[in-house]
Amino acid sequence: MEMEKEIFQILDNEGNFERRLEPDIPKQRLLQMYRVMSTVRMFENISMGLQRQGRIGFYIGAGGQEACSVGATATLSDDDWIFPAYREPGALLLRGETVLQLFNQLFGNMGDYNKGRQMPNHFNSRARNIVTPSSPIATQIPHAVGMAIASKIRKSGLIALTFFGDGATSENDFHSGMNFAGVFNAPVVFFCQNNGYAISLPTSRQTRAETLAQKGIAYGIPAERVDGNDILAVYTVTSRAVERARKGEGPTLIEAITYRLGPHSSSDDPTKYRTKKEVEEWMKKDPIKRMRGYLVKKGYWDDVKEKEMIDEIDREIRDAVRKAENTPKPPIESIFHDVYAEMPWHIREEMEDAVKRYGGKGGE
Ligand SMILES: Cc1ncc(C[n+]2csc(CCOP(=O)(O)OP(=O)(O)O)c2C)c(N)n1
Repeated sequence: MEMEKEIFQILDNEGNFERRLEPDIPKQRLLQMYRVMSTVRMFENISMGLQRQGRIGFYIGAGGQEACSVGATATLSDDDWIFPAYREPGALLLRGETVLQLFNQLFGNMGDYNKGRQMPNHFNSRARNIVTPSSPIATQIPHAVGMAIASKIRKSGLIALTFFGDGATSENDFHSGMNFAGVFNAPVVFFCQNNGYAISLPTSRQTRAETLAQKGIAYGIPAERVDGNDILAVYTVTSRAVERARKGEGPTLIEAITYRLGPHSSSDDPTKYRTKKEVEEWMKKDPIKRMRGYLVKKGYWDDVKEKEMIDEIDREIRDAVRKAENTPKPPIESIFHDVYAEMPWHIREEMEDAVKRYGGKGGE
């Protein structure tokens, strides 16, 4: 199997595009995608501030990588399964999840689908077939493969797509997932966001392979490289993979070349391992700026619409923060729930003791 090293691209840094490559995405859908990307960026700016003020415990950003989650999710049907990592709030928002729900998750309050039991940024939505991420890197990959095989057995017509980073490609779960998917011809899309680093470890120290896409060869899985900051290119390449899966032609590996503009998480200082110049170079390739350039050239967008949208999103975010912060935390006894159908006596005793010590029913 020959492996192209070329990186597929449609938009340049200013949003100019080659007409013959332009995917057919309706105007309203494009505007929705742009709004979600902008929301993710603004959500991040506010959330990092909340963490710095001690109002939430931790935050993991998606800034700079918005075109990957939004562009890839846009190619799926709303029922297809998504197995995300932690940089894909865009996938949830594109499927209609509210900003409030994302903040409920960050605050770990009673409105949170996870009942406050997950780390921040481990967003999920059962109703939207978006599965909660597990913190150990790459564990979502075999989960996605399993679901894809289940879909095939059930003939549901649904496929699975999983997001993960370059660091995840060194994990056993990546290799066993890829192998299994190949052998069982699973309808799954492996979407690797190669943002150049696994926390501080550069991709050059992650693997000796020239590209991550070529890891597909060993498993007999077709792979493509795409400019992950170019939403039209991400959409085009992922559409091809989705079509293959849907037609019964099996898995595809996508390596999207991208960059996180912020720190790995609120606990990271990226100045220790990358230069200001490098960040500035990537800011020129900002996926939101490129998409805005495209929309302006199409005659779909202008400064007035931009200002209106930014004001609306800003209000939505501030309102959601207020509500989420004022929603009580789950009561202490909730940590004892959802484990046993019938709680054993010794666990009940522990629960009663905890309630006595810390106060039950919505206590902090
Ligand atoms: C199995 C495992 N090892 C280590 C960690 C700690 N850790 C959390 S995120 C991360 C880096 C992951 O890098 P990558 O897969 O490239 O994703 P990115 O954060 O760049 O999106 C590491 C090492 C972990 N969560 N799980």
